[in-house]
Amino acid sequence: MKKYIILISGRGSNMEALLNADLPGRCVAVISNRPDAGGLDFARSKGIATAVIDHRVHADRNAFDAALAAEIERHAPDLVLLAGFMRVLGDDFVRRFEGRMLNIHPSLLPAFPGMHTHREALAKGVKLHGCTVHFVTPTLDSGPIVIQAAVPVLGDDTEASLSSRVLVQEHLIYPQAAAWFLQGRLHLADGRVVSRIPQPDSDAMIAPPLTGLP
Ligand code: NHR
Ligand code: GAR
Repeated sequence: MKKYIILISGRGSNMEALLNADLPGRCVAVISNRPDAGGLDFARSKGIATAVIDHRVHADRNAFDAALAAEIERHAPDLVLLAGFMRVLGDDFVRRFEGRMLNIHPSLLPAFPGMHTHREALAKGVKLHGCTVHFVTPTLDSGPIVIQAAVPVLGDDTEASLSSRVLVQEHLIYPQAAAWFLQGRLHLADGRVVSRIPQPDSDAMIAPPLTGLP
């Protein structure tokens, strides 16, 4: 059975969705860069090995990356899943795991890379927002896209209401993407994801329209 690792920084709701999804693989560790990440307790309650690699005790980004890579490689995972992981990873780290590392990002990439995506979506007045699972490459939030889900932006949305609507979709598409990877159905060709997925139309999911659009 394939082995995967989840990297978190906080609450860990995406990690929970992954662990609850009965993926065709075994989670061998959950690693956080913050000792107080809420998600660590849930992982422990499931009997999963946890580790903290605290970025604050390392001299610089390269030292942190090296310690994190060493902890990951101890478990020899087939797949590394960033789930609300909040530290930008350096080129050397990414190259070590390239092609077997996925991230869930809370926007419809390539719109709104980086932090504060919901705030920026509201500021721009976009009418559709959403989330993206992509392969991690050295350039932030720019790797090949596996799956996206869209939600409407409503006239009275706040960052909180919009992020919780997006989060529902994150919890659906991330386990789906991880399952496809673990089943060997995702392949990279010319910087794009070629999927062998028995699905006729596309790999996009559209949330059902909500009433009350402005
Ligand atoms: N690293 C690389 N090389 N490529 C990607 O695509 C990455 C990555 C590391 C994390 C997740 C990402 C997201 O989904 C991710 C993708 C953190 C930041 C950030 O600016 C930006 C994007 C993402 C994660 N972090 C600050 C930093 O200085 C710290 C913020 C904090 O600690 O709260 O690293 O959006
Ligand atoms: C999620 O919305 C995730 O997409 C986002 O942070 C949240 C983490 O929630 N990730 C980023 O913003 C990465 N910069 P979770 O800890 O409950 O999964």
